[in-house]
Amino acid sequence: METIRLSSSLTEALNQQMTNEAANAQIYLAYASWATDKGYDGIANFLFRHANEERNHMMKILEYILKRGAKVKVTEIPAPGPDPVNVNDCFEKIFKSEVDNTKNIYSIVDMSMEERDWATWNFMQWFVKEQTEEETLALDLLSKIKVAGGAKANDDALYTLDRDLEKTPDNAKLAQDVSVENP
Ligand code: OFO
Repeated sequence: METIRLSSSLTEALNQQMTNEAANAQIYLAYASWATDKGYDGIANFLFRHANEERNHMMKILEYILKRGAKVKVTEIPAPGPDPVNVNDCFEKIFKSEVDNTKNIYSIVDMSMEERDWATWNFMQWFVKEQTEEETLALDLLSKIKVAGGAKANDDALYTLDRDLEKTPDNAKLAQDVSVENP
């Protein structure tokens, strides 16, 4: 009796997505270590917390593949690439990696729709919302650094930004959560 409830193409795509999430965790870890080294402890704290989030995303997908009776394949993780050259560059790179990951998520949504695999489609909706949230958060970081002077931000502005980020919540408020009473 057939007990595998995932097609081989979706199994492959989801396994690849596990690696993508793990790669994003490595990016956050690398940048957090870079920030610590530069003395930006608030930024580092924020990035370390996000590295854990990405690992949790990987675990969610791993769990899903197993629960659908398919096979998990753990592979090597690509290196995170060069360190940022400054805080502005760090936040730009983070935004880019989140947008890239959103594209990966969307392509799995497309596949699940083509295959009429509604369980996977439904599972992926959590990730669609999460990516919207993470892009919003990354955009927020970019506007903060822009206000601080972008690539030319001075030490005072970076000091304040660093302190702010220590307390920044991990989740961004999305447009769909907003109401007239709670703008
Ligand atoms: Fe896994 O959420 Fe960002 O990439």
